[in-house]
Amino acid sequence: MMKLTLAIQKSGRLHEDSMRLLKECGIDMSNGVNKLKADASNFPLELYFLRDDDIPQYVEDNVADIGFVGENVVREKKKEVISCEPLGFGKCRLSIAVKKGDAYNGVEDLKGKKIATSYPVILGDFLQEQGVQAEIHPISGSVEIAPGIGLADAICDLVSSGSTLFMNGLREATPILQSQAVLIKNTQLPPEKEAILEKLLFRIRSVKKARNHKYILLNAPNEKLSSIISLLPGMKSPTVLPLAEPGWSSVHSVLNENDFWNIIEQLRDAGAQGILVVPIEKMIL
Ligand code: PRT
Ligand code: ZN
Repeated sequence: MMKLTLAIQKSGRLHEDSMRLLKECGIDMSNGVNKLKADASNFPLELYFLRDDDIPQYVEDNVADIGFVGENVVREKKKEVISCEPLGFGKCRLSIAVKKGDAYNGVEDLKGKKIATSYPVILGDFLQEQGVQAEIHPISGSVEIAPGIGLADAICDLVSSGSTLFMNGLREATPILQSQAVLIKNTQLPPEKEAILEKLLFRIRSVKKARNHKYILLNAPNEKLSSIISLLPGMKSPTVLPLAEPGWSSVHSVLNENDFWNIIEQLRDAGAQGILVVPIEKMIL
């Protein structure tokens, strides 16, 4: 039977989240895991474990059909691959940072400066777009120490919490790319593999949706039901069940994480009691 081959990071920041996503998609990878490859026992999928930098190339060359990799790497490598789906993990931004004490009023202040980075392509495109001429100094690691040792005036590197910049006496000046892990695919997958990918994408989207939503249960006096129900978006309309105590009902619905706290407060003000919020495992729409 035909299998889809998926390249994921062998070790590093994206490895665990990539494995977890597959697991939440109900794909069991415990079959024959070795250092290079693993086989799913219950889905037509084979995993390759690679360095993240190599994944776009392998997908372009059809060594792997699809890959999970940071958008930052996809943009830097400029390989011919198709980005199909953001995966919701590995979130960070690529930013220009300067020394804490240096004045910085905007990108034009970088004119004639030396910028150390592991992302010369993305930075080069950005500076060109902005019409700023600066010297790009490509280095492969420990970019954040470059200004401190006099190797560069500024850096362009990935930031998530900002603590690496802070500890090295730098401050974030201009973010140039928001990034997260994405699913990329080869541009010429045969229809049989496209069909397997569709199944995988359907599962990934259900998992992502569920992560963003919560199931909510609450009790309400019947005379306040209509105002409480009007606060709940829900997938269809909420479920309303009578409680054993006369005059009271139980209301069940689904809430989006984004407006969650807002709605909870409004529900309490409207007379809801005994509010329970539970995670949703999968959400099929
Ligand atoms: O061995 P391999 O080549 O596969 O791994 P790698 O060392 O090149 O990559 P790895 O594991 O460090 O990162 C893999 C991917 O994770 C990146 O390509 C990004 O898409 C994503 N990601 C998310 C990050 C970060 N957040 C991140 N914070 N990658 C790196 N960092 C580094 C950053 O370079 C800096 O050194 O963390 C530091 C900053 O973090 P804060 O929290 O101090 O701001
Ligand atoms: Zn890497």
